[in-house]
Amino acid sequence: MEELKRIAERVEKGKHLEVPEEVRKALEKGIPPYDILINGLQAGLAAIGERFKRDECFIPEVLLAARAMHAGIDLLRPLLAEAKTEPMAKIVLGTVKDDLHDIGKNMVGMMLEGSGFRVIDVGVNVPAEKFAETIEREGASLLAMSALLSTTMPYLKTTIDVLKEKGIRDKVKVLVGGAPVTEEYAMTVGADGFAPDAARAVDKAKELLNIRS
Ligand code: B1M
Repeated sequence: MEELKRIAERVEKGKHLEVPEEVRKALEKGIPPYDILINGLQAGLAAIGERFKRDECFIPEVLLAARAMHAGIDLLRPLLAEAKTEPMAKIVLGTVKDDLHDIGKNMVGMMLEGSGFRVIDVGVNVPAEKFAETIEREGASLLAMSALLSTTMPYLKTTIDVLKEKGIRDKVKVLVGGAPVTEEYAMTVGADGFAPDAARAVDKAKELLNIRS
C-alpha cells in the first residue's frame, strides 16, 4: 500500500517531522493503526536495521530513524490501546549497577519497542534486586541488560545469580550486550543470548522467545 510505503521510507530516512503527517494521512484513509505500526513504522525501522547490520549506515542514522518511528508511535499509542493490541512480550531493560552509559541501551529499547515488544526500561545503574523485582512484578519474559565498562561487565553475572537465588531464573530469558561484552563472555556469565548491536538484539530476543517475524 502506497501510504505504508511512504511511512516506511520516511522512518528509514529519519524524517521525524514528516512521519506523523504521513501517519495521520494513513489513518484518514482508514488504514488500521496496527497495520500502520507493523507495515509502515516497523518496516522502516527494520530496513535501517538491516542496513546497519550490513555496515551500510551509522549509529546516528539508526537513532534518527528510531526517533522518527517514535513520533509515529506517539500518534498510534492511544488508538492501539483502544484496540487492545497485545504487545509481543514484556522485556525488562537496563544498564547494570555502577554503569551510567545509556545511549546503546536506549537504541536497543527503541528497536525492541519498534518491533512490537513492551519494554520496561529501568534505566541505568540498576541493582540486581531492582531487575528481579521488576521482572516479577511485570511478569516479563526477557531481561535485556547492557554493560559498557569492563569494570561493570561482571555485574551481568551478579544479576543472573540473584535471579537464581530468587527462583526466577527459569522464568525469564536473559539477553546481554554492550561494547566490551562478547558472545563467549555472555555464555560464561550464564546468559541465554548476546547481541552485538541493537538490530541484532531484536533478532536474538525473537529467537529466544520463539517469535517468528
Ligand atoms: Co564512557 N566509556 N565512561 N561515558 N564512553 C566508554 C564506554 C569507553 C570505551 C571510552 C574509552 O575509554 N575509550 C570507556 C570504557 C572502557 C572500558 O571499560 N572498556 C569509558 C569510560 C572509562 C568511562 C568512565 C569510567 C570515564 C571516567 O569517568 N573516567 C565513565 C564511567 C561512568 C559510569 O558509567 N559509571 C564514563 C562516562 C561517560 C559519559 C557519562 C561521559 C558518557 C555516557 C553518556 C550516556 O550514555 N548517557 C560516556 C560516553 C558517551 C562514552 C563513549 C564515548 C560512547 C558510548 C556510546 O554511547 N556509544 C564510549 C567510547 C566509545 O564507544 N567511543 C565510552 C554509542 C552506543 C550506541 O554504543 O553503547 O556500545 P554502545 O551500544 C551498542 C552496542 O554495544 C549494543 O548496541 C548498541 C549499538 O547498536 N548494545 C547492546 C548495547 N547494549 C546492548 C544490550 C543488548 C544488545 C546489544 O542486549 C540487551
